[in-house]
Amino acid sequence: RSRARDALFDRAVAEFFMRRALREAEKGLGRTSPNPAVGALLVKNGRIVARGHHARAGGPHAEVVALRAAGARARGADLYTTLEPCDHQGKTPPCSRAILEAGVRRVFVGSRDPNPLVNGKGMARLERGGVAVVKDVLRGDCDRLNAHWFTWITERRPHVTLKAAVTLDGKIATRTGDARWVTGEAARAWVHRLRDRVDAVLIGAGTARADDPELTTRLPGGRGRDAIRVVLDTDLSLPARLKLFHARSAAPTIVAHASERSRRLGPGVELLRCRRARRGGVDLRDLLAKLAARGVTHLLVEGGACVHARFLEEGLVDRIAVFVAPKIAGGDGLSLVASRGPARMADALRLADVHVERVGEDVLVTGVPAAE
Ligand code: AOF
Ligand code: ZN
Repeated sequence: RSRARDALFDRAVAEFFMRRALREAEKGLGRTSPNPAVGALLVKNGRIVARGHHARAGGPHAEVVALRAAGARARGADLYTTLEPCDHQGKTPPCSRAILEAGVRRVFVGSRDPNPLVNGKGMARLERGGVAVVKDVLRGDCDRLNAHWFTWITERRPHVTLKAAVTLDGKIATRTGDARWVTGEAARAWVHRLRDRVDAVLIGAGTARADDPELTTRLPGGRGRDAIRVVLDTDLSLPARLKLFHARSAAPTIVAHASERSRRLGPGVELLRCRRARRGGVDLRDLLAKLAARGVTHLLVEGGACVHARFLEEGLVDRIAVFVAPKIAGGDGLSLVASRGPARMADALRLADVHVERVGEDVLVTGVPAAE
């Protein structure tokens, strides 16, 4: 065979195993914050001899989980890891050292680690120790898996996903405010799977009043993990009877406000005082910084129209996911974004990196709001 063909073959093999490592990493999504979700495999003679994933912050890193599972079989094996191995003494000893000690032959790396404690040092240490390092294997997929964590580690704010459901005519509710339900069951189940993977879910006071949602994660078999629930209530005026303040959950409910006053709500409800924005309301940047400091790496914004407008206007949305239901509400229902909007269609907010899929009877459109 030609050299070019060998190289193609090697790459296909590397990508095959990295895809399997990604599947390991996914198991940690929503459970490792403020750490990334990472997966690792040890491969010898074309066989997976061990796998590992990072299961929770403070626990062993994926590479170490796989090395421990492999024991002596790690010697001479290839290690696949979705994120560059660390090189620092943190809550656990550096993975780079464990990899060298185990006698691993080659290391295949997906994402690079922008954490200043790592940032290339892990790969450099391995190379100095005589281990061959193959970089950027399925880097795009690996980066996407931890997109939230990359935002958090580099910008010290949570990654924001805005999720909404609209009718064909762009309404999130009818003229009376009724919104149950815009989409079908499959789309609603998809939302619960998303909640299971994020650290916090946020809504505005209007939505809290109108819909009185629980915002918990309901998955078949009760496998779900509740995210922290955040409600914007600038002047602390929401009624205490709301389900948000009572629904039982291990995760707290945070009331983000900008009031001088304080008030007592049920157990598990915390008040978080933020700066007041110049245009009124809670200062969103201040709130995001405070959530990031608590380890929130991924925030899901779930309405309503005013909250959407504020996050979008301030350029704080990293990804938007809108379900479009094949129905027409007509009339004066609320639309997706409560803002006046530009005069010219040419100035409408555009999405980049657009992805479309069918979910049950609805269509899901996701994309990244393009910066002007
Ligand atoms: C993880 N899991 O599998 C890998 C990580 O706080 P520590 O000591 O656990 O270190 C966390 C950092 O280690 C994390 O921010 C990332 O840069 C690096 N790699 N972290 O939690 C893992 N491989
Ligand atoms: Zn590590």
